Amino acid sequence: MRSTSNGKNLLLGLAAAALVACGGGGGGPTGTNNANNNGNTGGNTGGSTSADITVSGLNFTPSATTIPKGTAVNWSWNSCGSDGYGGQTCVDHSLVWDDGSPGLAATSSASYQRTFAAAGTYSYHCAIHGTTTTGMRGTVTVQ
Ligand SMILES: [Cu+2]
Repeated sequence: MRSTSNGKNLLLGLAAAALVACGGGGGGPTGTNNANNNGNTGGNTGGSTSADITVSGLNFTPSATTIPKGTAVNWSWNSCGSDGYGGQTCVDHSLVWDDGSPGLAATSSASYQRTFAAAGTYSYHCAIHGTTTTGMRGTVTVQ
């Protein structure tokens, strides 16, 4: 009776040791992968590096834009619409910087981009429908 009982205990001990060994081996690589995934997720969360403004109607939309330094701002002309008789009518707009920087001559279909490296407030207007203080105009605030 004693010898049989000792034999069972020995087998149970070996089986338990084998289970511990398998569990430890599987857990290592899984833990490493999770750490790498968490690092990638953190790296992708950054600020926007561009902003879009539509030139349509008699407005720059949005008329006021605030961006961090180094951001590229894109203006897209969308100033053609129905003339009410099945045709199309287009309105020309220009982009003139109040500080004299090069802008864009009057057109009804264009895109224009400017990247702002220095902080400040940059004002602009359409020379046809606005002035530096009235009408069709906008500002870009760079922080
Ligand atoms: Cu205009």
